[in-house]
Amino acid sequence: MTEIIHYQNFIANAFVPSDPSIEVRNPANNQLLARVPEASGEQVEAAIAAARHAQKNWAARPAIERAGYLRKIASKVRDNAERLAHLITAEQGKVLGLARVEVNFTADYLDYMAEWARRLEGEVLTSDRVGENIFLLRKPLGVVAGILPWNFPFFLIARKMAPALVTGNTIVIKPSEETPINCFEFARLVAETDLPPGVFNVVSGTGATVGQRLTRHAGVDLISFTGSVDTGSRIMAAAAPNITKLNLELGGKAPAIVLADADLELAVKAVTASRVINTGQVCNCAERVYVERKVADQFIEQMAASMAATRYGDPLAEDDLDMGPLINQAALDKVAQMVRTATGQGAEVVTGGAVAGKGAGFHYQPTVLAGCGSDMAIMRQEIFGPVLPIQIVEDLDEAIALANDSEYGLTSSVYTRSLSAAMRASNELDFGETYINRENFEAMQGFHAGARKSGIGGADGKHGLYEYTHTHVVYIQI
Ligand code: TXE
Repeated sequence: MTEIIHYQNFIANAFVPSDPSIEVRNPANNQLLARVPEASGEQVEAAIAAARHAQKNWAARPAIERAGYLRKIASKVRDNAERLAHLITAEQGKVLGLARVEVNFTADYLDYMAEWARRLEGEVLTSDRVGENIFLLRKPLGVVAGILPWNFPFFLIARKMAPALVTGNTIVIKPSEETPINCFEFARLVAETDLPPGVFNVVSGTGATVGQRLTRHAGVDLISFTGSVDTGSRIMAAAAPNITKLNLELGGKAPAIVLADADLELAVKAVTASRVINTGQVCNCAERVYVERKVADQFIEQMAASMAATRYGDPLAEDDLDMGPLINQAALDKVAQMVRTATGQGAEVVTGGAVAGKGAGFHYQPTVLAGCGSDMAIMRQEIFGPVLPIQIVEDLDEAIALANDSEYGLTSSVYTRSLSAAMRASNELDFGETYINRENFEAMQGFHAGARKSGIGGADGKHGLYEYTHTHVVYIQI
């Protein structure tokens, strides 16, 4: 029998005895993998206090020294890449190839953010007065609470802790209760370095308990959250009494516009990858297609063939899969219900359309729905599963209008060979990101941020880094 590991919260560089009451299961077969703690109120207090205690000295060190720790951790992540990838696949369900990409990208991201150490800059402003200098300094905010989702759980640790630490903040991370194992394993690697105690802490638990305690706490200076709109909204309410600064990435309903002059082979390949990667559980990936009527039949036929060819199952039991299970039963029920509702409203199942009978895991068939209309929930709400709804449009104008008519505004994509159509789309689409003739995947030096309910602020690159700072303007009159 496999040993069930009990993890412990990581506070001030020590794993503290905790009640391991949350079970973590493999979504591909529902097997128990580990037990993790529901942190007590005292432990959340202790983690925030440790982060607060460490912060001033941490910020006083030269940035290049802080960056050195990020590089050390990156190197440890690389040394443990294969083991970490297997753990991520086991608890989250993504295929091993993608888990390996996630681990290596995480290490690269830590190194990338470390490179900012010598590039953090303030400004010198021109004064209206004689003999006066005005300096705009960039300073750390203090203590960051990082609340993580489960879809790219390992990468999200780095996406929040790396910019936080290099700019002189300290952090308390709460992993998702669905995928905490990789975060504790990350903490083990941190513990092997000489990172000062309190700079990086992990408390695990549910959103309703530990999440709420962190977000209501007056000792937290920035809440950096990635997750659902509903939870983002609850976090805003929890942060309101303390006016705590927020950085929220709340998902998307990314439109893909396929015009009649598109390279259809490329569009089919990219949109398939977009729905299959991580079983469709990615915030930036195509969630709805608007295809021009002239090529609609051809596109739908090719999409159906491409999605139907997807190999899926239990990623640790079968080789060469494209896709694993959904994260849990609730996600499977939600996807199945959305498809049922859409077909009840007249959408046509071209391929898939059902829960896949594959043992105890949460598998859903790769699905293409044609005949969708803009009033259907499947065209408006985040599916977060391997389902692609398609709507036919007459031209680019209609496609842009429908794409913009959404509560979400994270990413969008356009397939066309016309430069002027591509330019018009980039000018008129109201989204944080637009991909032209390319797969949906953001760069670490970009800025991942959404319009409307997709969030507040953003991550990555220079602009993401500065989210973890505040400005301090100093006037010196001589
Ligand atoms: O997310 P939640 P869930 C979307 C996607 C998915 C849906 C639900 O559509 O189907 O959200 O997923 C913590 N105070 N995305 O339920 O609830 C929770 O413990 C503080 C899009 O998993 O948002 C976890 O750590 N924290 C997304 C984290 O919030 C709270 C990625 C995310 O959980 C809390 C994931 C509270 N009151 C889901 N309640 C993306 N943007 O990519 C929960 N949490």
